[in-house]
Formats: sequence, C-alpha cells, structure tokens
Amino acid sequence: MAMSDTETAPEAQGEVTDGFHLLIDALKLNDINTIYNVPGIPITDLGRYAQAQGMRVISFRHEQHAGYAASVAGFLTKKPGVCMTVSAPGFLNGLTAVANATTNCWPMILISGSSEREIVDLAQGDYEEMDQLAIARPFCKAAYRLNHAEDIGIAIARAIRSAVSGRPGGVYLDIPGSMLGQVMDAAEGARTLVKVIDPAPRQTPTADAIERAIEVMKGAERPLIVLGKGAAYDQSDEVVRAFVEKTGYPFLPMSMAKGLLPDTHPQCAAAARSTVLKESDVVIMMGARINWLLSHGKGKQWGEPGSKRFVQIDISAEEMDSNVEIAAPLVGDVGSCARALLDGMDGHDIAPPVAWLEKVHAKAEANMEKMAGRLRNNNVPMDYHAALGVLKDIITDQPDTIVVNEGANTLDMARSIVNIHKPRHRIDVGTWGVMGIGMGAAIAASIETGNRVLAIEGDSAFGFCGMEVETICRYDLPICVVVFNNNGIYRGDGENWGGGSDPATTVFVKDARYDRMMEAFGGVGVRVETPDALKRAVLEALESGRPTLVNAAIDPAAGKESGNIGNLNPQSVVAQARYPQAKKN
Ligand code: ADP
Ligand code: TPW
Ligand code: MG
Repeated sequence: MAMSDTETAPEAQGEVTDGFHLLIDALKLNDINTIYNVPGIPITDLGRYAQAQGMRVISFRHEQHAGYAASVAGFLTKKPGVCMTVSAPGFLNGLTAVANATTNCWPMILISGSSEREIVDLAQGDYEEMDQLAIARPFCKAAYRLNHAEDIGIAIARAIRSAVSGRPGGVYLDIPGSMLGQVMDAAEGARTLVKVIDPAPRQTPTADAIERAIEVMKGAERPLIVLGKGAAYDQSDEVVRAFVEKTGYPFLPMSMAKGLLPDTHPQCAAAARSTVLKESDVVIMMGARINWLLSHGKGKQWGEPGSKRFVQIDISAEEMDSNVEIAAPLVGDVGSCARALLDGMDGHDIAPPVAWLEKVHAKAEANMEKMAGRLRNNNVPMDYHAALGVLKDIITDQPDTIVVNEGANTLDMARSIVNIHKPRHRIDVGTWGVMGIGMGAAIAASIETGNRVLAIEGDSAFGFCGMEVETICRYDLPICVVVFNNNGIYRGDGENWGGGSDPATTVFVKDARYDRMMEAFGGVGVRVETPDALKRAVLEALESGRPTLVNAAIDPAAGKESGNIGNLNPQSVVAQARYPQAKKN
C-alpha cells in the first residue's frame, strides 16, 4: 500500500522504496536500460536517480528529438524506446514523436510528468496544467495514467505490451508528480513489479492461408517481392533472405528495408522500380503497407487496372484490403510467415519465367550504368550526384556505418544512390516524410548499436533538429553529419514573387556556416566545395569517431520542387497567368 505524507516517517519502519525507484526498477527488470530525456519538474530527479541506478540517460535539448530517438531505438531493437518529459509543453513536444512512432509502427513509450490531478480536473490553473491523458489518446496506440506507486509494475508491463505486441506503436504513460514520491515498503514494492513474458508473441498463419498464397505464387508469370520496414523491424533477416532467394523473385526494398538483403543482391530490382511495379502480375508484400508511398497500389504506376494479384504478409489483419484487394492475406509476423511459405513451397513449381528475370535485370543494369556516369562529375558548384557518389563509395567500403537521411532532394537522391548492405542500417523520414528526425535518429542509432553514423541531411531538414549537435558533442558520439547546403528548401535560388525585399519563402541565408555550429560545442566542423574535399572530411570523421559536421556546398539550382513528389502539390488555376515565375511541377 502507498502511504501518505502524514503517516509514520518511513525511516522508522524497515527498508522503503518510492515511486521514483519502483519506476526505475520496473524498466530495468524489463531490460529497458536507456531513457531519452529532457529534465524539469516533476521528472528531474527521476533522470538523476535512473543514472545513479545504472541506466543510460541521454538528455536532449528538445523533447521532439528525445522522442524521435526513443522511437528509432524501438525500430532498431524491437524493445520500446523510452522518452521522458515534463508536463504540458514538454509533453506536447514529445507527443509529435509518439504520433510519428505510431504512424511508422515503431514501439516507444512517452513518460510525461503531470501536474496535480485535482487542480487540473477543476481547471484551477496549476503549474503546467494540462489534461495530458485525454490529449494523448488520439495520437497513440494506448494511453495510461499511473496514480499509485503500487501500480507501477503493472503499468510498465501494460505499456510495454501495448507498444510491441501486434502492430507496434507509441504508448503514453502519464505520471502525476505526486505519484513519484509515494512510499512503499521495499519488499512489498518489489513484489508488485512485473517481468513481461513474451511481449510480442510470434503469430503463424494457418495452413489454409499458406496454401492460398502458394497457389497465387504458382500462377505468377512476373512476380515481385516488396520488402517494407515491418520486415526490417521483425529481425528475421535469415528467413527472409532464404525465402527471397528460394523464390528467385526480384525484390524491391522500401526505403528503410534497404539492406535487409543488400542493395547489391542480384535479385534487387530497386534500379528497375518503374518496370517491376508496372509489369509484375503477382506482388508479395512483406511488412509494407500499400499506402501513398506505393501510389495506393493503383494508377498508371501499377500498369493495367486489375493486372495484379497481391499476397500480403502483415501482423495487422486490418491492413488487408486497405487500398486494393488482397488475394492471399497472411496475417502474422514476417519471420513465421516467411518460414511457413518456405516450407509450403516444397514440391511446387514456383520458379518465375527466365524472360522476366532477364528483363528486370537488364533494365536495372542499364539504369545503374546511366547513374554511374552522373555520379562521377566535377561540376562546380557540386551537385547532389557528385556528393552522393562519394558517400556511396564510403558506405560500400564501411557497410557497418548506419545511414540517417532526410530532406527532399537530399532524401530522394540518397535513397536511390547510396546502397545499404546490412539490415536496419538506414533510418529516414518514414511514412509521414517528417523533417527533423535526423539528429534524434543519429543519436539513437549510435547509442543503441555503438556503430558509426553518417547523417545525410538537407539544410532545411537539419534546421529542424540542428541544436542537438550539442547533445552529440556532449555524449561524444561518433556521428558525422553531412549538411547538403543548397541554401534552401528544394532549391536555393527562389525569388520573392511580390518583388519586395523579403527573401523568398523557400530560401535561407546564403552559404550559412552550419559547420561552425558543431565547432561551437567542441566538435569538428568542415566546409567543403568539391567531391574530393567531401571524401576526405567524411573519411576523417569516420576514422576518428569525433562528432563532425561537414557543410557541403551544393548547387542551389540543382534540386527539384518537392524532390520526387512534386505531383502531390495542389495546383492553382490562376497561378500560371498571374505569376510569370510559376512553372508547372
Ligand atoms: P514501408 O514504409 O517500408 O513500406 P510500412 O510502414 O508502410 O512499411 O508497413 C509496415 C507494416 O509492417 C505495417 O503494416 C505493420 O503492421 C507491419 N508490421 C510491423 N511489424 C511486423 C512484424 N513483426 N511482422 C509482420 N508485419 C509487421
Ligand atoms: C515537420 C515539409 C518537406 S521536405 C522539406 C520540408 C520543409 C525540406 C526540404 O529541403 P532540404 O532538402 O531539407 O534542404 P533539399 O535537398 O531538397 O534542399 N515540416 C515537417 N515535415 C515536412 N515534411 C515539411 C515541413 C518539407
Ligand atoms: Mg536544401
């Protein structure tokens, strides 16, 4: 039982514990040993005590980045990443990351301190007053409030299960400050803790469902496998590889599934994306939603209407038929489904016609050759291709380096140019295409894996999270940030269409010295204008492991409006006539 302040002083009785320490013990009992944190009332001491109790507490400059870091930790480890914030504004800053985690199906837990319940509920104006639980609900997979110290064990267990079981997502845990100070007898407290057994149980599809899928595969003339970040998350790397190789089907990795099988694998059809999407007749989706990133499975990108049959592997049954009919739904985890398919394939002829494989291969080779030429240029100013050609070679030589990537052109071009060779070695803007995830992702990748990290950042993208370079320096993390500095969003040569003296809406200060931000905190800053200088600077950073920011000057005229997704911009019927500067996207 929890005791109130008025009861006998705890020291007078046997050994005691309190809400702070039960919370720390509950996390540690469940192998959660890192907290991504921003301190303040009422959780400042919770962070201190967690550090004192041997947890890794990484304190950020802004909760959004602590939250993104926690969510990326969840993606990389299959355990919920934990973010801790103060009430109201800190909570709201962290909530963006919870919503983003839920959208990406990544497990995380946001733990926010909250103010006095009675005062909040009567709207009497408490310090940082806000009804956080109610606000969090629509943005996350589950939300709970912990009112009593004796419930901490159960609450943490519930939060962990909600985050990782079924389709993973973000969980909110509301911690009224007063709960942290509640006192319990230590032995009694220990008995309330819960060790979560098998938090994300494997889920195998039925024999019928497997048979149905094999029938569809047997009829395939031009099959394709699409690998998504759900497959990368599942960590069944060997089974997925065995399945893909046994089928012999071309595979297309979604951006964060790059490296699940190496991009250089002979079956990789990334360089023949348009061909395989348009011409395939059977598509096996493995942990990838048929959402906007795949044009909802419809339209000209997908060829003739009705020309496809889909097999879809997903942990979430509701995902089936979300956009198009699924001929063979396989509800389960990627590993179990791939294993069952592998076994089910025995004795069946599912080999694809050689002509299809040759066609895909030839298309991919031709496109890669075309690209190779563009990557070796010495244009001044440097363009995206020349800069990314350098980074591509570095990652090929140092494939353990984890690549973080955000921006528009910087994202789209890096995604197609920089090959990834190992699973979960690329982290990017995810399903929302969110800007500002870069530094949180880089920090989490470094903390969770110990590997070198190369963050390839548009200058705008970097601006959303740039202050976290201080965090990188403070924890002395081996992160090399390359800012693709084209002086703006998409391009750096925009004009003010009203003709006034204000800058255009999409441009930044010209030739800004982002490198000096890293220097300001004791890291290494380098400004480069050529592919050679870029190569030297990045190699030096990866060799030394010192926090480094390479400010790479990129041609302000090289980018496209919105990168590859300019078609999503709404069009104005009057713009073409009114503004001579307006160009059709
Ligand atoms: P991408 O953006 O790479 O195409 P999505 O995020 O759209 O991938 O899709 C990921 C899908 O993977 C989600 O529908 C999610 O339910 C599913 N998923 C998550 N974890 C697993 C798992 N362990 N096994 C199977 N499916 C999973
Ligand atoms: C949270 C909208 C999409 S891409 C982008 C913005 C602002 C920046 C592109 O410029 P960058 O890259 O990074 O310099 P480049 O190479 O093309 O110049 N707010 C959020 N998320 C998104 N996606 C936006 C705004 C956006
Ligand atoms: Mg830019």
